[in-house]
This record gives sequence, structure tokens and C-alpha cells, in this order.
Amino acid sequence: MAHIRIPKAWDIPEQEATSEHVYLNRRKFLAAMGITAAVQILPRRLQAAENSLYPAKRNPRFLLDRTITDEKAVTHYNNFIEFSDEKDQVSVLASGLQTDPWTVLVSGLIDRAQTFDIPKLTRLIPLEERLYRHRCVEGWSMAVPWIGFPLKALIDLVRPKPEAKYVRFLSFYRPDEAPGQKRMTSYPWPYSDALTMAEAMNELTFLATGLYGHELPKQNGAPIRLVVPWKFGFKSVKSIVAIEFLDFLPKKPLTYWHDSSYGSDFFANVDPQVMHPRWSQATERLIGTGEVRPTLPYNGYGAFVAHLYAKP
Ligand SMILES: Nc1nc2c(c(=O)[nH]1)N[C@H]1C(S)=C(S)[C@@H](COP(=O)(O)O)O[C@H]1N2
Ligand SMILES: [Mo]
Repeated sequence: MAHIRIPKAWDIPEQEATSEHVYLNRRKFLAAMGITAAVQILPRRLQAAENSLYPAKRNPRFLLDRTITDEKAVTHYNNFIEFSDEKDQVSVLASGLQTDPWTVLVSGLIDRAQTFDIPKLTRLIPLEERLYRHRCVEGWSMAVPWIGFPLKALIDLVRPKPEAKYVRFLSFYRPDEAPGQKRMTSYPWPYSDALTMAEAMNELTFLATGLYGHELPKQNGAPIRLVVPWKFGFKSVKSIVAIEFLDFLPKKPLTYWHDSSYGSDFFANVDPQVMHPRWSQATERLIGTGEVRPTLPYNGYGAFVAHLYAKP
């Protein structure tokens, strides 16, 4: 974690006492002192602190070549097959998902398996906002202001063993809360996907807990989802309950899109020259405006990731 300067919270002038950074710094101060019990006996203060995590400060390193997509479009045009394969139904049906409490089990090739709840994670790792392009294999794209933290920050915390070659992300299996899961019984639930360790450690690879200045809505993968902006959207697993470090790549389950031979290799990097079996990927349609643009290699993130795939 970055070095934290701890101001003397009790010295802060009255007029600043309710501002966001005071809450943030107070949390960091308590965490740095190891005073988690003090936080637990102050549930209302804690809640205030949770809310103050949003909005988070924008990281200026990640720039867009287009305007941010209208929030309404991002939250009402969703792929989330646990609920429905109809994009406009997901936001309605996802309301049945119970996201509080929620834990993420981190296990596999690490010294000690650990369970994190979302407040614990967001207390340990500072949140930031990043503007990323999002490209679905179906040929549409969005530009989203995510809030979260780099996956690398979590990896640094749990310290996987050197044998770890892959990281796998698993979503929930709750057919009683997710009508798509109940109906589509032949699909190998839970939804999952994986990255190589090098991909997982790349600075772009992000775990999002929010968007547009607030917590993630359920339809976008609350309370925590992956965001891998140089790959097709299906790699960005939503509503993660488990993260595993592995030294092999499990054959099944991968994703719906892999398993139903939707025409993607394991990497699924955005590439304008590789055709989907049924359509060209040369262009993309921007949700919200309908504008059509040429698809960029690695979705425009080649400077960050092309070296990962360089042939010797
Ligand atoms: N658990 C889960 N994660 C998922 C999916 C899904 O069906 N279930 N769909 C993927 C696909 S195909 C895309 S394009 C993105 C869509 O994310 P969004 O609705 O937030 O735009 O989520 C990805 N993550
Ligand atoms: Mo997608």
C-alpha cells in the first residue's frame, strides 16, 4: 500500500470536520493503529465512513478518447446471464440478489486462505476512480467511470506462492435469487473466468466496487467485480465470491462464451482483425450514442499490455 500520511484528526478545524478526506484519514488512522474493534463499536460512524468512500478521487493516468457513456445506459443494458439473457431485464431481476453481507474467499496457492468482506477490503485498500472503455464480444462498447482498486493491491496483500500461474474468479451460485441460473440448468455454474498471473498483476486489471461516484448497482456486478479493459467484457466476472490462485488452467467451467464456443480463445483480447464466427469485430457500436467506431487492438490499451503477448 502507498505510504499514508496520517494527519492529527483531532486537530482538524471545525469547518473541515465533515469532509470526505477527514473520514478517509480517520479510517486509515484507525486501521494503521490496528483499532478495528473501535470501528466495530461505532456502527453509525462506520456507515458514514463507508459512504464517504464514494465518490473516489479520479486517477488521471487513464484517459478516454470518447465521452463517458450515459449512466442510465450502463445500468440498464447489461449482460448478466445469472438473471436473464435479455439485457433490459437484468436491472429489474438483479434486485433479488442479496449483496449484504458478502464475502470473497481468496484461496489456492497462498500461505493462508482468507475471507474478506467488502468493508474490510475497502478499508485495507484505498479506492480510486478510473475511466475505462468496455468492449463486449457482441460488438458494442461503453466508457465507464469505475471505482475500485487494482487487483495487484489485493495480490500484494495475500502474497500468492511463486508456483501460481493463474488467478481464477468465481461468481455466485444462487438459483433462488437468480432466475437465469434457475432456468438455464445445463450451464456449468458458477460463472467464472481466469487470467494469467502477469495479466492479473498488470496495472490496468481492476476490482470495481462502484461506478459513477457510488456503489455498484446489482446489475453491474455488486458488490465487487473484475474489470479487464483490454479484453472482451465476458472476462470481467461480476459479483465475485471466490478468487483462486492455481498452477493449472481448469478446463471447465470457463465462461458461457468459451464453453458455448462463442469464438474466443482463453485470452480473449480485443482484436479488430479476429472475426467472431458470426460477425466482424472491425468496428464497435457505442451504447448511448449509436456511433460506430473502428475497434482498436487491445481495445486501445496496447501501450499497457501488448508486451504481455509479444512473441520472442
Ligand atoms: N457473473 C457474470 N459476470 C459477467 C457476465 C455474466 O453474465 N455473469 N457477463 C459478462 C459480459 S458478456 C459483459 S459484456 C460484462 C457486462 O458488464 P456490464 O453489464 O456492467 O456492462 O459483464 C461480464 N461479466
Ligand atoms: Mo459481453
